[in-house]
Amino acid sequence: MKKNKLALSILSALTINQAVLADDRDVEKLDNVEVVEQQQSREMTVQLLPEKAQSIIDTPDVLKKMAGANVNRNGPLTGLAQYRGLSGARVNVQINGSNMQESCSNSMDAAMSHVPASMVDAVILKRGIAPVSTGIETIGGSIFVIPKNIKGTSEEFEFGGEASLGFTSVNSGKKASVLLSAQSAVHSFYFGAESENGDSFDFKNGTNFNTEYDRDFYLLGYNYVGEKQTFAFKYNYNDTGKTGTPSLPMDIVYAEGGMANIEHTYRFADDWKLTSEFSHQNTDHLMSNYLFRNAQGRRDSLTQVNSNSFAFVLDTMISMGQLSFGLEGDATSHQADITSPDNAMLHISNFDTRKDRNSFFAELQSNLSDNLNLSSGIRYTQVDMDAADVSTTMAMMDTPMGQMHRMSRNSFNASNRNITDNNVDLSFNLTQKLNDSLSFEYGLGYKTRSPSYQERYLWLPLEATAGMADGFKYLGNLDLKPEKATQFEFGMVYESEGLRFAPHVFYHQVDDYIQGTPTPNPKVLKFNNVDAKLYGADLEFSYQITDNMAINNVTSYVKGERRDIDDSLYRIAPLNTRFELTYGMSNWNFSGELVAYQAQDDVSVTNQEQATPGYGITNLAGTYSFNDKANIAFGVNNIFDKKYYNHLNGYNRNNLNADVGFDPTNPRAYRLPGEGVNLYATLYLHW
Ligand SMILES: [Cu+2]
Repeated sequence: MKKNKLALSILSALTINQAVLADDRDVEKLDNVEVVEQQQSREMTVQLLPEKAQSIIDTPDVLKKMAGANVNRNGPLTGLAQYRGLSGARVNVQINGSNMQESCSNSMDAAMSHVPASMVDAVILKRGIAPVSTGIETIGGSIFVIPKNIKGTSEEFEFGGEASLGFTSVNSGKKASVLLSAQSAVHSFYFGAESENGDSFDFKNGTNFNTEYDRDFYLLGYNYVGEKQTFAFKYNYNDTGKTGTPSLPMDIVYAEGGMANIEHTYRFADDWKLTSEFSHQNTDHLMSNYLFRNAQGRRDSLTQVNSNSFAFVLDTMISMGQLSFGLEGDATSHQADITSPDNAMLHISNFDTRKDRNSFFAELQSNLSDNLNLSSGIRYTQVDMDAADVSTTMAMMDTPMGQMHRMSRNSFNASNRNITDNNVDLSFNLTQKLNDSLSFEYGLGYKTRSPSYQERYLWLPLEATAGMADGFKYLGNLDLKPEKATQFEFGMVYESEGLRFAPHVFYHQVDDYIQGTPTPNPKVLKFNNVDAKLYGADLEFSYQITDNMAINNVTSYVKGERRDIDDSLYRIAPLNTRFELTYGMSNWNFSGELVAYQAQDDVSVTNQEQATPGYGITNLAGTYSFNDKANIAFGVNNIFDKKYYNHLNGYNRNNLNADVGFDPTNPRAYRLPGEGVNLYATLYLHW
């Protein structure tokens, strides 16, 4: 639904990004993506998978190729989207048009990691200020993951399919996927399955223990296209087995769950369309601190999420332009319980919470003149949250620890935990076309975000912080107010004779930014409202040098600062740039890529964040098409086996990770290294 509204201008983006095509497979792919009521949209950044990212296993890694975006990585299958310095719950990540909820209280089952890269058709990021129609809480932008989806075009039923088989050397990783379909212009059925596993990855002179992973993934769908209406059913299921998250205090024993969506559109007049959508998600997850580690005081944490969502969107054309109204919402409950295999008596109810969001928006796309296009939207959201009484068997102990548990429990259970926020969002995006090759974009937004259940209801000091991975225990805060951001954007696009240059600058002032602040216990931070700002610039550049050769560049810079004290914000991507030279001829396509990250010295003193040195790595990739039904993608990443530290990958918390280093007295002593030299190959077949 939202992806329709977002108007996937994939064709225009393709002409920009896919300067050199080894075959026309990328173009065929477009049939699978719904391009509905497409408006000309230069502001959209599009990446298609896996064609542009053959070596990617975990979908959020594609963000590194998108201007302003990056990924906070806590494990091989745990990547939290970051956009312009905001990450986690601040970024609206949608899969099949619905918010994916994380079951793990530390986001090990990160929303954007839910669908494996080989099962994704496209990842779409709205560059700049996300229109309010793109989601309920979009303070950090909107990212859309579009899983594979088949829609036929022929009168007769046809059978189709695709399969892939891949290998990566750095971790002996293997993956296999298959997608089978039967489709006509009216009815389409499809089924896909994917399986992947790998060992801990190597870096120069060492192994990053324990970054092994093991996952199976399934999807299933049906599309109906009638004269006036369409119907779609989509289901996906992720079965993640034992998988490491070395920057967190525990690892994944399993995470099993998925989402079912149904979507119906009805066009009851030429210019009136109603889209209705419902989704249900359920994910169970177990993590432990002894699966891959040597733990004193073994602990398990069992978590569960249940979420239901609905959306009704009415689109109509009026004289001023296209008007959309939406009524949408979701109801999500989270449970997390801590137990020990050594003590059957131990039981701590960590979370038992619910968060209900109900929201209404109106958005107008209007052509003010031939050269001016304005998108303006307003959204009202009511967020209602609550938490059940908590319990802890530790409270029975006659020790300082027991007393702390007793007091925290009693005070939490005696407090009022039913909290309602009333949030208003605004977005204005104005595009001004100066001439055939130059246009300006102006954006103004006011965006809100209610606190997460962890930020409000973490009643015991624990590292259950949605993947913060800063080594601190945190305390929740029932007095938190929603975050409010005022956002400014200015961008330009210059496009002429094979050259495209699109820089953007932005400034976000965030009031009541939620940040951990010091407590009397030096190991514990408490979530609090502070004031912050984020500003920076990002650019996309591409140039078609000859018919066969193109160069493109993406550069991103963001700075995050507190406004109430002199400090930087935590875990922000340093200045980084990526040059790619692509050369194509007949059945071959080659590319060379230079990636450079500056040192990150602007670190959060509050989070005791450690600085990271800069680095550069070189990647080579190629594709060979045997015919129009088979091709092989291959390459080598980090060709010089450079040892480097990605600032967003966190610190080693695994005490058996000897090659990286571990200090039991300091959780921030050793940063996790990036992957060493990696040879990979993936074979694709389609029929
Ligand atoms: Cu977990």
